[in-house]
Parts: sequence; C-alpha cells; structure tokens
Amino acid sequence: MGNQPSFPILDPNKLDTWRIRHCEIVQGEYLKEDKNYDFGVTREDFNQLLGAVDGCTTLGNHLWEVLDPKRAGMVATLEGIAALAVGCTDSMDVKLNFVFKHFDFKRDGDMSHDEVVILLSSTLSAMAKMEKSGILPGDDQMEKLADDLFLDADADKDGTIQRKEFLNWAKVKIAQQVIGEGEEVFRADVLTSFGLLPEAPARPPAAKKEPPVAANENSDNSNEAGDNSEAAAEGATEPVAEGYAA
Ligand SMILES: [Ca+2]
Ligand SMILES: [Ca+2]
Repeated sequence: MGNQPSFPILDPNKLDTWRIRHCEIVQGEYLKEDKNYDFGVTREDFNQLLGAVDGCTTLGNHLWEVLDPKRAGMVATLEGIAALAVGCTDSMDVKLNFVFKHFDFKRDGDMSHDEVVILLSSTLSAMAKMEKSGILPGDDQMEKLADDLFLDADADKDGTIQRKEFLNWAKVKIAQQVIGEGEEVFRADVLTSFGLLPEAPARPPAAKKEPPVAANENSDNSNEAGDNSEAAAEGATEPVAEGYAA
C-alpha cells in the first residue's frame, strides 16, 4: 500500500464509517453454525446480525429500508452482507477481496460460474438499491456478465476464476468508467460500468463525499446534483485517492 488514506472514526450506526473488518464480524456471525441464519433474513434477524458489531443498534433498520424497497419482509442474507461491504469505507481492493471470499461458498479459493453469477447479482443489486437511480440487475444480464467474465478474465484458462483474475477484471471494468488514475470511485461509476445506470452520471465535485447510505432522506441531493451537473463536471479536480487507494 502506498499512500495511506485517513479513515473516519467508527460510529457503529453509520455504515460509511465501517471498515471491512466490521463486515467480517457480521459475516462471521452469519457463518456461526449454531445460529442457523438462512438464505433470507427478516428485519429482526438482520438487526441481530449487524448487532455483532458492538454498539450497532439502528443501522440494521436504516439499511433494511434500502434493501427491501418493495416491503417483501425478507432480504437475501448474502446481498445484505454485500451491501455492508459496498457502503463501508475501505479501498476498492479490500472490498473486492471481501466480496470474493464472501461468495466463495466452497471455500476453495476460486469462483465457479455459479458463484460468479451470485456474486455479481447480489453485489450489484445491493449497490443499485443503495444508489437510488440504479437499475436492478436481471438474471439473464448477470448470466451474460458472468460469461463475459469467464471469457475475459480466465487468464490461465483453467475454467475457474482465481482471486487475482477477478480483481483484475473488476478493476479494469470499473477503470473504464473512472477518468484519471487514483481517482475516487463512486457507486454510480461501478453501476455505470456494469450497465446498471441509465446514463453516465456527472462526477460529484472532489470535495464532496457520497451521502451516507443509511440516511434515506438525504437522497433529495441527487436532484440538486443533477442541476449542477455541468458545473460539477467542469469543476472536477483530482480528488485525493480514498476509495481507490491501491
Ligand atoms: Ca469456489
Ligand atoms: Ca482461472
């Protein structure tokens, strides 16, 4: 690691102050055999899962509103945990590593086609919900994306995707959307890279952080940002590499 970005002080109820290690605590809780968490969680179970992080009492409820927009009363557990990784504060590499491990169900260190499909659909679905203008990924679209990944990324042609192959593929894909090396990567960039935003978003001014995920009400900002989009694009300067510090 080159330049060390500074990270915010942890507030257990604000996802954008979480680090990947907090996501790992929740993941560890999910994998505890005596807890028997299912593929789908209720709001109550989700709160309990997140409560594995000391002091986390309200984040589960905030995030639930985002992840269950149709009020189905159930959230896919893997997607819920992926959402934590999406919304926390850590480098792109660290996040991608977490996601890779999270969806390596067989724990064999590489991705089968099925694992890739679930990884992509769960993570991008969480991301699209958190970015309110995102389009939810369709099954066919994710199958196709997984096919593309295997064609493009399986460098050693062994029919599975190793961690390095996945990281390279994802970063190249996202980098096509982000102008300038070391520039901060926003969720909208990632969604655009995977065809899940209707049109390329204006990049926000460098000084502005993306709004915290948990604060639903803050989403009003998106309109304002749209009005200023030209100014924002023109005024965009080189931000300090934070989200994408390699
Ligand atoms: Ca595997
Ligand atoms: Ca391979």
